[in-house]
Amino acid sequence: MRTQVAIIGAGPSGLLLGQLLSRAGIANVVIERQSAEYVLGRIRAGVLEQVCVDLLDEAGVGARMHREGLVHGGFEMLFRGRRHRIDMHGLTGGKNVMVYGQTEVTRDLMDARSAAGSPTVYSAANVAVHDFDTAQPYVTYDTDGPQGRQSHRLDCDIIAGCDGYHGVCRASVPRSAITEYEKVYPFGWLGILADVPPVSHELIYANTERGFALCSMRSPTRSRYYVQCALTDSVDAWSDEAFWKELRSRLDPQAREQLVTGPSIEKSIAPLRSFVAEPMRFGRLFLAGDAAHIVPPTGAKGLNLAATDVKYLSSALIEFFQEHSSAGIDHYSERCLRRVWKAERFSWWFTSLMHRFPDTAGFGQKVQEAELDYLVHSEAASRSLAENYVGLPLNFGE
Ligand code: RFL
Ligand code: PHB
Repeated sequence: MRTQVAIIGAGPSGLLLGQLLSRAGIANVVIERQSAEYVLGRIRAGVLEQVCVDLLDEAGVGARMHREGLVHGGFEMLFRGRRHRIDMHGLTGGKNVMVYGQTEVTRDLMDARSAAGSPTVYSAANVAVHDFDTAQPYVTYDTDGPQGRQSHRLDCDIIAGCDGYHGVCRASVPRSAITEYEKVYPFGWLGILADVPPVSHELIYANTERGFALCSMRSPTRSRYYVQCALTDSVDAWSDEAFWKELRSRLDPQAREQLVTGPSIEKSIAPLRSFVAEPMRFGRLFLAGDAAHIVPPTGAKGLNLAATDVKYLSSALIEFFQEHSSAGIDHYSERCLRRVWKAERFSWWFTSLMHRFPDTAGFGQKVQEAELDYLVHSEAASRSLAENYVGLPLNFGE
C-alpha cells in the first residue's frame, strides 16, 4: 500500500491532521494501536481555545461543537475561602474559550473521516517507522483478521508522529538526535465524571491548604471535577463518597452548599508532567502533539497545543506537496517550539501557583496566597493570566 502521509495515532492530533490534509486533496492513512471505542473512552481535555475552535471549523467539523459546546468568558479563582472572577472576555478584548470535551472533538473527527472514506487502521499491532532519514520512508504493522495475523507495509512520503507521549515515533529517533526536557510534579489529579449539574456556570480553580481542586464540566448536566492527590494513591482506594467529601472540603461555603453529588461514570488518576522533545522534525518524520510535548493540565493547554502543531504541520505539508516547496517543513520545528515553550511556561507557572507542594509547607502556601491576591487585584496581572488562558494568537511574535 502507498500514501502521501502516514499518520501514526488517531488521537485529536492525528485525526485533525488527516482531516486538514484530506480537504486539501493530500492522501493519508491513519494507523492507531487501539480500537476506536477505546480511544473514545478516554476522558481528557475539556477547554478549547479560540484558535482550536477556528481550526475545527476550518476542518469542517465544528457544527456540533457550536451547537452543544459552552462558551465561557471567564473563570473563578478560589483561595482563602473566597472566589474571584477572572473576566477573560473583558481583559482580552472579547476572547472566550469553548468548553467541549476531547471525547466529542474526537468523535466529530472520526465521523468526518469515515464520511470522507479516508482509510484508518484501528487495533494495529507492532507499529514501526522505517527509513525516515531517506526520501522513501515506510511504516509496518500487523492486524488480526479472520485468516489470523497479517503483516502490512505502508510506503509514504512523510510520516506524522501523532502517537502521544508513549508512542513509537519519538522512541524511534536515535538518542543522539534528540534533546528531552522534563519536570515531574510530586502529585497527581484524581478526576471524576458524573451526571450531575455543575456547581457553578464557570470553571473554579481552587488553591486550598488541603491541595488544589478544579470544578469543570462537559454540559449543563455533566460535571468534571478534580482534586490534587498523592502519586501513591490508587483509584480503587477512592470511593465516590471519599471523593465528594474531599472536593467539598476544598470549596467555599456557597459552592459547598450548591454541590450536587452522584455516582461517578469515570474515575482516574493522572500524573502531572512537563516535557519537551527538541527538535520536532527528523528528516521525513514530524512529531505533533503529546508525542513531542506534555504540559500539566492546569492551564488546559495540551489539546490546544496539539491543534496548533497540526495547523503548522498541515500548512507546511500542503506547501510541500502542492508548491513543491520545503520552506514550511524546514521551519516547522522552530515555529512549533516557540509556541510550545510559552505554553510550557504558563502551565508550569499556573501549576506551581495552585498546588500544595510537599516541601514548601506553610511558607509556600502563604507566598502562593500573596501572589493570588496580587493576581486578582492587579489588572495587569489578571490580563496576563487571561491572555495566556484564552491562548496566544497563532502568529504571536512572528
Ligand atoms: P493522544 O490523545 O495521546 O493520542 C495519541 C494516539 O496515538 C495512539 N498510539 C499509537 N498508535 C499507533 N502505534 C503506536 N505505537 C501508538 N502509540 C500510541 C494512542 O493510542 C492514541 O490514540 O495525543 P494527541 O493526539 O497529541 O492529543 C493530545 C491530547 O490528548 C492531550 O494533550 C490533552 O488531553 C491534554 N489535556 C488537556 N488539554 C487541553 O488542551 N485542555 C484541557 O482541558 C486538558 N485537560 C488533559 C486534560 C489531559 C489529561 N490527562 C489524562 C493526561 C485533563 C487530563 C486529566
Ligand atoms: C477538564 O474539563 O477536564 C479540564 C478543564 C480545565 C483544565 C483541565 C481540565 O485546566
